[in-house]
Amino acid sequence: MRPGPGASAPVPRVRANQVGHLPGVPVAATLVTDARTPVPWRLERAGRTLAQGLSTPRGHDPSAGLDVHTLEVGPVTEVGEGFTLVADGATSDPFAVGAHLYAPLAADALRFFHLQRSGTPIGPEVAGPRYARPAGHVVSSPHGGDTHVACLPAGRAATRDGVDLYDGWTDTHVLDVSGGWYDAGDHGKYVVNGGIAVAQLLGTLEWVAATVELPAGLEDALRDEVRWELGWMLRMQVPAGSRFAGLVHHKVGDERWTPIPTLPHQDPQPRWLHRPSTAAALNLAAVAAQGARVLGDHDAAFAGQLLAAARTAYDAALRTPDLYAPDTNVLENPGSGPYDDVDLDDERYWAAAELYLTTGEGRYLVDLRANPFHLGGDRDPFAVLDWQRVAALGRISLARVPSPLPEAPDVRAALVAAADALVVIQADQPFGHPYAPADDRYDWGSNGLLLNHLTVLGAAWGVSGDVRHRDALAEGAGYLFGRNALGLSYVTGYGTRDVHRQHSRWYAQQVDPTLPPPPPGTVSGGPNSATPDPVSSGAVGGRPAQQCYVDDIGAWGVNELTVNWNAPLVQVAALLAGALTPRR
Ligand code: 9MR
Repeated sequence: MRPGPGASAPVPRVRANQVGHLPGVPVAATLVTDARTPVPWRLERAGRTLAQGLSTPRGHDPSAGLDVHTLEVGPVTEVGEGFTLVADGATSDPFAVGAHLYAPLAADALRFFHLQRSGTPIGPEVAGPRYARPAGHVVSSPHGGDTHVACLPAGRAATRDGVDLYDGWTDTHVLDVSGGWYDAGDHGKYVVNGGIAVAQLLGTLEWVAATVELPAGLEDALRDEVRWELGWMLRMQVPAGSRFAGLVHHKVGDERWTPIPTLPHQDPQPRWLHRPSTAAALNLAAVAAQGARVLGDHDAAFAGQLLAAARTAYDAALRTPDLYAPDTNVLENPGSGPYDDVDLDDERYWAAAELYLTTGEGRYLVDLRANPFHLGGDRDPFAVLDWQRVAALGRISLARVPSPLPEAPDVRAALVAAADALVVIQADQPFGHPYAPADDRYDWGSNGLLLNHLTVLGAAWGVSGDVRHRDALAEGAGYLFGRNALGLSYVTGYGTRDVHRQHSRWYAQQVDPTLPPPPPGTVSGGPNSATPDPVSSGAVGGRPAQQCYVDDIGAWGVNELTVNWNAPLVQVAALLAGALTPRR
């Protein structure tokens, strides 16, 4: 990947969105300075001053570990490239103003998924010759491919200190679990993380498309991509006649971690189906029900298959409500990620919501209303949205998909209230991002968590029509494109100083110059206060949250790429691409 033109220059003290702004949507930036009183700022382009004003001192920002002011520039109407903000003797990286700046990102962020495909060759037509690679995990692969994968033998590779994490489980069936997407920088395929990602791509076809006009070509590409993953998820379902029939295998993955680089077709590790989980079943129930609804007009037969699988998975999850995926990270070398979860009320809410919206059946409505995440319950679906906490996905669908649900107006009001709460959080953040975890400790995948908050703002904007929600989304996205403590754009190929060494076994250019970097439109997980890997802990451990990041391929705890972080990037980019052509 080309480093941006200014990438090697020192990070300017004016931190701005390096990609740019939409005409008429307010512009803001952040100045790092010790000044105690307001300082003048100017918006410049080609030697002309287009606007000027005084900064707002914001004091010390503990999440950034910096003393900062904000620059509230307001809406800019002139369009073009080469805008800069000047303040306190510093000049920001240049940025553009234009209505269509984010349409290419929507396409790139979605193409990331195609490049993550397993079981199919990636031809040069997908993203150019650099990104072409042979099919991974097919019959010719070192370990025979994902077309016939057996259940993990009892006691093998899941035992620690004499304790089998799967309680002696194994089974005799062998499944074709080919296809789907590789999750991240590894070769594992995990149902719950594929689930949230495919839900957000389906949501792009559904509620994002009802909010703004989607860029040309995006809908067809989205349908193609969700079919690819949904087909794989169907193959992960436990067949009739086996123990736990109707539940879904939690993951298929390698027995041991492989080194970097290891291209998918070179993976020498044995692969196994891991024990089914109730969480995986509820994920399949939710996304297969949603997929049946969204794809029904285009492919009735596939939709029928999806809905049948969704019902079967839901019923199996009712029969076996507590088969939890364990934390396999307690093993010395687990070979795949855990995606462990012991709290499934949110998955149950999501699955009931999607099945109700698709079928209209009372039995799902009864379950929905009895769930603690529903209106009047004691749990907040918007508290966190990530692979482990998915109630917001159900809540957004209930708010945005037309249905006869009597309490739909209250559900919509609750979505708007959640967005309003994010606007309040954002106002308190000098870098303009609506993400403020307790004690200023950023979580694993903080960029993904921020992106998910931005999707809530986007979903609410479609209900409220209130430009405050649109503007909050646009401002919050600026953090990802460079308005942050490090002055980095966390999206490869976008912005002056973009990150491009994310942890991946095949986009491993940092260690092998013949390999490509991650493709344009790949978001990094971003700052993680825990710095769990040796590279990030050695380089930035213990620093303020926003500084707990390093663009190094070894820094898997702060700099990985994943399907569940790129999916909300697709939604956010699509919302920004269409922000000036709303549907209401
Ligand atoms: O994104 C996941 C994060 O929320 C967890 O805290 C972490 C540890 O369990 O795992 C992350 O997911 C990784 C997965 O286990 C394996 N593939 C790469 C994922 C991103 O780092």
